[in-house]
Amino acid sequence: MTSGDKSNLLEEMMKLKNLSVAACGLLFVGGVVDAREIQLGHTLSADSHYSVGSDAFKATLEELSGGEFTVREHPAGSLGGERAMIEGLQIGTVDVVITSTGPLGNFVPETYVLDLPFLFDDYDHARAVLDSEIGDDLLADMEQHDIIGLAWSENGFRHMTNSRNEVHGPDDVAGIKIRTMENQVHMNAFRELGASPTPMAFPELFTALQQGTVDAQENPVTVIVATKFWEVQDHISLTGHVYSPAAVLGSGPLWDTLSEEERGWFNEAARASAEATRNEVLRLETEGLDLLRENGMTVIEEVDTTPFQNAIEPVYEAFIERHGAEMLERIQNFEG
Ligand code: EAX
Repeated sequence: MTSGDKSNLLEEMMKLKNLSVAACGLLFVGGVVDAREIQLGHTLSADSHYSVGSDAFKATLEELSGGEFTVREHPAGSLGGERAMIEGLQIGTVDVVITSTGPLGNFVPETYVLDLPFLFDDYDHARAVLDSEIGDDLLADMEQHDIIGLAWSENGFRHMTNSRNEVHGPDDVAGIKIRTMENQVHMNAFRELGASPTPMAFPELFTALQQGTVDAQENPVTVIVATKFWEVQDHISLTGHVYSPAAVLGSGPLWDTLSEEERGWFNEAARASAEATRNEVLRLETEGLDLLRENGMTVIEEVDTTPFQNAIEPVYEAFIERHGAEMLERIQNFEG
């Protein structure tokens, strides 16, 4: 092939590429505009509370933008675990992620405060704090790390499940091999309880429980239902040991390409997503327990959390030593 042939070939290829880009364009009155497809990832199944949030994000963004943006959902960890997807946001290979705070503190240390056990009393308390200036400040802290904090959504209060024995108090978790999120605060807490924490990305968890690599895991009812953990776990204790927020996050590199108006659409879509997800969490919090029982799990509803709270006290001290007390005190002094 001569160099002339090569440049002709290149030209032909460019034409083809332009054609296919144009073919993706949407026809509007007044001209042709390329619709931009937003790639949205999360780790849970396509019928989970995160999917409900994804649907609301998609509907809102597509409507507000008049079709300028479309949204494609990638559920069930098909783009990787939460840590990998957050990295994707930073380099622009993923546009929007709905994630727990599990690995987030590794990128934005300010958010570790939210992972402290027994910090929030109930759903109303957690939501009020996250919807206040405190939550806004934490979202704003993310931008310097190329992550855009769009809204605080929800995963739910986390409970322990296992296949070894019923858990009523800290003694029952002594020596148990429990999968934790990739999060130093969570790992410390389970160490203080005498368990043996193994950090792991969520997409690996089901198989790890199935194969007995770990005996236990902890997640909200929402996640346990969405993942059918009853297939690999016998007991659940409603320890509610930590509130697990979810965050709707955008990509820094994507943000740089958006106008103020477009950014507003993303913010509104994320808020709609959070609201839809929070409603679904509350629904599943009660209905989900019946589903767990129907599928053979023992549900230990009455758990005295005081011994757990006493045992994890040093986690707060370690946190303050490492991250300071300012944000923690703001949350503890919050009056909604
Ligand atoms: O965000 O990793 C976890 O246990 C999370 O709760 C799950 O991925 C949903």
